[in-house]
Amino acid sequence: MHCWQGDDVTGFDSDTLTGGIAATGNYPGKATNPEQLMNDIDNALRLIPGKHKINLHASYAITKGKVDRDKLEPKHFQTWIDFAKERGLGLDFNPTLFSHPNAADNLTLSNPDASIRQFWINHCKATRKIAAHFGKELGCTSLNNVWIPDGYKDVPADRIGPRKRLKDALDEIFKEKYSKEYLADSVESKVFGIGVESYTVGSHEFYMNYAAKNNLLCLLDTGHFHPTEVISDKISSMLLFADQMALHVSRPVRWDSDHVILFDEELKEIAKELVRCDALDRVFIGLDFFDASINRISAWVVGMRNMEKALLYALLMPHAALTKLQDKKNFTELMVTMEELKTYPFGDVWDTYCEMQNVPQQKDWFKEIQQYEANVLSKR
Ligand code: RNT
Ligand code: ZN
Repeated sequence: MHCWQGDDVTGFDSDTLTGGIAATGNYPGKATNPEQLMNDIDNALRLIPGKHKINLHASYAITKGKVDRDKLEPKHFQTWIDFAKERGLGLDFNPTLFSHPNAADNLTLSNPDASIRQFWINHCKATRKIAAHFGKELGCTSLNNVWIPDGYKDVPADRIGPRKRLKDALDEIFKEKYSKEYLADSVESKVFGIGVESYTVGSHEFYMNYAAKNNLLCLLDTGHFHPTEVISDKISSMLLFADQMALHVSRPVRWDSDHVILFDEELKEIAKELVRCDALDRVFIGLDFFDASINRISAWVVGMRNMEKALLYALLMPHAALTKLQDKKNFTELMVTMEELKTYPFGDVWDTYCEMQNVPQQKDWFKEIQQYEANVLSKR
């Protein structure tokens, strides 16, 4: 569960969102402080079955007075650790290389200015230390994911220079080794961002190679590829060459718009791949959407329940039988069976699971959100 759906990716150390990403809409009730955000997370979690981790960004540090991002320490996340411990949650983490004066021109780890590069290197090192601390404290491996906004609006004169600087910066960031039990490191690529349309330093080729060579996890965000490209088709290839990988499940609509994930074909296909590849314990599944045009808690609940629905749906498919039909080149029966399976009574299984997990069934959960909106959100 990504904390940033609750406050439109604002965080607690700035009030603007930069980095070529945007949360659009002005639905009332946004969380503006740690207490509100934690309350909202609690209210969402009551309506979502299963066990969870909360995914934090460094910009959600809870500090007394200003602490710049290169100076962050585990103690600045103690409130979150306590929050997670009390609820049996894990924590994942992300350095925040946007919404900061040193990232104003969308150049961070690839910045030609060595002192700005160093600031961000120090920040990323600090977040690895914090994430490893989460892993140790909570007894649950923490994923620290590096995403940077770096790129250029227009045709660059030099493509390899910024990538070389990024490569060197990452080498420095990942020099220190932590126990795999506590920390997993991933890198997230992107094809373009707003204002960074012509060239992205951290492209997919860059990070896929960097991750493979340095034994890191490659993170695929569903919205970070060309519009007709899907990540469901990439998972099997990645898993043949790496033990683990990570996902940001999102929904691009014409561009990397970070819409709430729906129970749609691509989500089901992603989940089917994770199950078919027997990879449920090798893939970190993170969600990454931020819709400010609807009730934010509802956005979390819809998206998270949909990811779980997709996993359950995939677990119910007769994969071995379908594979046999494919291998026997019986494509007629394969199509017939796949199409019939689509209308099997999946909803009954999902409802039973919700009942077993003590969370509301079907649309019943929405009443609770409406009440919370009337009693709490509308008064903010
Ligand atoms: C941006 C990336 C990145 C962010 C979050 C807030 O395009 O997807 O993962 O959305 O870290
Ligand atoms: Zn992402």
